[in-house]
Amino acid sequence: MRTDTPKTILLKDYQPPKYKVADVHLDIRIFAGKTLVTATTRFTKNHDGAEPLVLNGERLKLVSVAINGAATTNYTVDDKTLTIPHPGNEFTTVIETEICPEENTALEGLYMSGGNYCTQCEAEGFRTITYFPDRPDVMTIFTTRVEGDKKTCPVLLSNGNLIEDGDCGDGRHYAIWHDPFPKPCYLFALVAGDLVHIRDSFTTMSGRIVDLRIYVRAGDENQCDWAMESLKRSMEWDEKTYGREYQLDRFNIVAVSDFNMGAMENTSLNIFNTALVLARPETATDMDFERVEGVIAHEYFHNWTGNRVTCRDWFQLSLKEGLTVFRDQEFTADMNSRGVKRIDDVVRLRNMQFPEDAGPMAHPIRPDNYIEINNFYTLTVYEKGAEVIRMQHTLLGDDKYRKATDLYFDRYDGMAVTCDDFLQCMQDSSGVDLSQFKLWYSQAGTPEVTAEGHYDAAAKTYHLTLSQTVPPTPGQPDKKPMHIPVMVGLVGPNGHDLDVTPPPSVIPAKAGIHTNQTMDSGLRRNDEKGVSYLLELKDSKQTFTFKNVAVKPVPSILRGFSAPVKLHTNLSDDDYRFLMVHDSDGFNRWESGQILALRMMGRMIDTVESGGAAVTDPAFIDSYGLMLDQANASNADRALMARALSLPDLAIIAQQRKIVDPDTIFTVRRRVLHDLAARYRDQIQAIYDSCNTPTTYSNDAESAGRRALKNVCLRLLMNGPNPPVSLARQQYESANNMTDRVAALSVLAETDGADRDAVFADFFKRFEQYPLVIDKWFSLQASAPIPSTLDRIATLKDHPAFSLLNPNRVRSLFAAFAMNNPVCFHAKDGRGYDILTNAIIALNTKNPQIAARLLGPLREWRRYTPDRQAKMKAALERILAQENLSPDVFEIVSKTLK
Ligand code: 0A1
Ligand code: ZN
Repeated sequence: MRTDTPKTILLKDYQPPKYKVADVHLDIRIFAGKTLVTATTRFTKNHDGAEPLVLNGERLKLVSVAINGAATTNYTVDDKTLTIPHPGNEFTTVIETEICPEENTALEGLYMSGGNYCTQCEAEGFRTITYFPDRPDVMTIFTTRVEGDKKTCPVLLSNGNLIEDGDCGDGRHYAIWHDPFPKPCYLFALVAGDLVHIRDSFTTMSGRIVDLRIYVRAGDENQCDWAMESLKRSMEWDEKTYGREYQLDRFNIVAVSDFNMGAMENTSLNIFNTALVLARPETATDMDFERVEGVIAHEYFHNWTGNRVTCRDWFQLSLKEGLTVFRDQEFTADMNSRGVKRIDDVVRLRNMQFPEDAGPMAHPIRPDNYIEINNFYTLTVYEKGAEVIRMQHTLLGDDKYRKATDLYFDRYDGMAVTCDDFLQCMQDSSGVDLSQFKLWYSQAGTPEVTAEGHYDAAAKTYHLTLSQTVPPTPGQPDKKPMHIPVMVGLVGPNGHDLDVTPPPSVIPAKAGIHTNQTMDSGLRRNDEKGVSYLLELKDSKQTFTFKNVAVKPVPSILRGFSAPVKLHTNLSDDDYRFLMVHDSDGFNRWESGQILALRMMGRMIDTVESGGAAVTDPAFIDSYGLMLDQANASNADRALMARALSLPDLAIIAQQRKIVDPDTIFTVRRRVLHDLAARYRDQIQAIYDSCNTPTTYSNDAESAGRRALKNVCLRLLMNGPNPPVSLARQQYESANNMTDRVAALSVLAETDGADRDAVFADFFKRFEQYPLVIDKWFSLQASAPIPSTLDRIATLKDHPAFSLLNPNRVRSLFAAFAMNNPVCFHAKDGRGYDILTNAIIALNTKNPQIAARLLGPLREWRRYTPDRQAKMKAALERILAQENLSPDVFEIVSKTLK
């Protein structure tokens, strides 16, 4: 058990830095087993008194300190800081340290991956490289000299432009990189190793030619084309959509196998998890392709939203992350299907962020306290943060939003700023009052909105009453009403949106204005017949009256998911069946089907829990048939239909329950799938066949949509009577792409038998040389909701291909198991909890960030059945009792148990 409590950092304690840095020269000499770092830093005083200079530094061996050219011992060091008593108003320090990247398993600071050296400095990794003011509001100009062995490190990279390189004469060489734009040290990066690269170029809107390179391990260079294309598309999109141009000579991407997160936006030297760079049809699924495209864009977009304009302190993380996620979501929407992208993003938000916002770790998108900042790279800061930007975009509209971002970049280029500063630009530029909207930054919890409509036939008016509550969250018992944009349409009996007189000051958003914007790209992709109204809910209860409503409408509420809230309505199942077919808003068409499924499964779970037998509602089966008809139409949007035909995930169903029994939820969902497959076997097979046209592989959206729909059909059939195992096997064998192969493998994973064993053995052999594919091999087995999975995990964790030191592998086994496989993870005997707990304890000292992330599945322990609750609590207590508990793990466990 930890005897000390790590310190909590508070937003309200923020103080500007006492010293600023004019520039820094780093000299980093890499030798096998030790790396020598000499930092020459010019400081200027930033306060009136005579405060000491306090530099951050951890796990460093201090060699020497000099001030203004003279060696000194007039300093104190502890395990976190180096303090020099008031060195003057302007002075230069030269600090020499020694580090050992070879022993760094935490993967922050300078570490090794696959024999190469690389860095990860966000959030506070730079302090493990040298002593420095490691805080984002100290921005400076970096010049970096990297020196290494010519044989083992032929490639030497850092941020900015290459200004010199040469031979040291003794089998060693060096490169000097200069980054002309001031940046905080969390954006510093260095790579040294034996890598190959592919190369291309991009001509910017003002005619600058940028040299683009992607560096990978030799042998992987034929998997980089998609990433390069994605990069060029991102650069073009940012110019067109936000007017942002790239202003350095080089843009380098390096892919490494060992990486705690997805990727990192270090200025002009992005470092990526290989999982988000490498993609070829034979080894990556359509989803992988889309993720690569999205993350390449995300990191590139950070160049302006994060790097040129950065965060004042880590509480402002959403300033860069929320905005950059919103930007990458819009990019992906423009490159692919806007409707499908919105559905996928909302599913992710609901699956993962809503539980976070309802649990013991709930925090606002701008948290006000933390123990370990690495624990706050959360779905709330990222995904809800993006929703908060999206709402500002909706409230301002395309043009005003663009003008406001122009102002933001003009005002703050080269500075470290706050979320308030961003919001102020939105207000100053547009004149829209966002004072109440600010609460989205400080209040945690998912607001609940209730909508009740009433039609007055005599007066031809429609009254829509919206009310809101924001649930209490840890430390925030009482909440104020929020400013919530609710996009609404009124659908007439003929299925067309009614064009009515909206309440005063509400502007109709015809044909996509205010909804589904693509900013200044000029494209309006909303259905032609759509008319929506943007209602601004600000009070706890408000009634909006529409006039000249000739017929009784069915309201379509929260179109495009215009706010990250939980919506309750008094609409009947019939209303939703109507919207499911007729709503002009694609998102709400999909949503209506999901609501019908959720309502029905909720009733079925109630029945089972009170001892009855669950029966699938025939009305639901009928409406599912309507969707199958749509999916079978020759002009169907197949990607969208694949989503429409999918039942809500187990996690979403669980959120509807007061007390969660994963077995019942799973059984009921299975029952529904079974009944649908039994009733519509032939139609499903027909859709499967029509999507399975044996053409040569193409990765265009239409072909990907076909594959998605086909594989939803395969899964349905496999859940029905007489599962067509041989069809799955055949699909596995004959697939010419990873999407189809893995889809077949994943349904076979849920069977027990010879076919299953054969395909898994084959898959391993076929792809042994591809670590990312072997990750899939682990994760499909861990995700299979069959009893043998628990035993299998015990074997898999001792498999020669498994390693606790590789985060992708850890995620592929333990995170896949605990997050995708609620039935096995929550096995009544507690074995699932033991598996996860042991992994967390083993990782706690090796890689605290990854250990802390694995705690997620235990977070909601209070919501499970009492027997499970007790076991999950015991698991958390066992972790808390460990000695040497990292601050990362300590923070989450202690807050979860509170
Ligand atoms: N800023 C990166 C993600 C990132 C964050 C933290 C890391 O280490 C703690 C690593 C990467 C992004 O948003 O892409
Ligand atoms: Zn980011």
